[in-house]
Amino acid sequence: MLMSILQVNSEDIPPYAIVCGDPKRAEMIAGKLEGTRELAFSREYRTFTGEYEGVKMAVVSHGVGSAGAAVCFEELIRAGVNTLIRVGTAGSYSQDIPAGSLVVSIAAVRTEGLTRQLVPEGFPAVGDSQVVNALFEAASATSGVVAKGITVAVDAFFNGVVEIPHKQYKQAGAIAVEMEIAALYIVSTLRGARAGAILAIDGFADAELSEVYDPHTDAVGLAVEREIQAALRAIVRLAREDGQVTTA
Ligand code: R1X
Repeated sequence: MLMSILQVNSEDIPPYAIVCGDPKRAEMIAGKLEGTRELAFSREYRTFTGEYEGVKMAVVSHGVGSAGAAVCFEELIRAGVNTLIRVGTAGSYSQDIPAGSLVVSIAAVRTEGLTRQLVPEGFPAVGDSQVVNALFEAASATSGVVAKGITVAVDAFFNGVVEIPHKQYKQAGAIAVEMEIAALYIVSTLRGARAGAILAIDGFADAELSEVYDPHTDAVGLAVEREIQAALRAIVRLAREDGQVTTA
């Protein structure tokens, strides 16, 4: 069946998917697979398939923001994906988790608008524990800071006149801020898929974005490489646990 927005056929989509915001990053991740095929590049959604250590997977870009990303997650799950890992970037709340660190999100605070149209207030956006643990263990095997905790999902990338209560989220224990994990976790829960997310920290969330935000430093680039390795390793581990890979 043709997915109308991603423009891919369900027959071509394997059960495991890595999703990321940037179509260029999708190409970079797909470059690490064997037998890579680009299936479609429709709007911001660029879809590749390939194989890593015997596991077939899709790599798909979902763009910036929860509403557009949810379209990608919905269509992937309709096409047969049952395991989704978001590989993204985020701002940190803590000096202990500086740019270049990795964060694995166990759950997301739903401050964005999309999930309010899908589930009632108070319904939690939670990652799948098996996926989250596989990601955390794979990330911990790379060199550098790795943290695991609650992340905040916002819609507004640039500040308006309404204050987002970052101080309170931080005091309550959240560790990083990004834009798409609430959508990923709610859509996955609703549709019976499992999901996890790993983030490369590219700055501090409560600083003035225009002065300090630079996601193109070497430190962030290295963290992106580490999170991609962790996501690939986590998928191989999950596929083995699922009995989808017979080789050691
Ligand atoms: O999730 C956020 C968004 O997709 C983090 O970075 C992007 C904006 O640059």
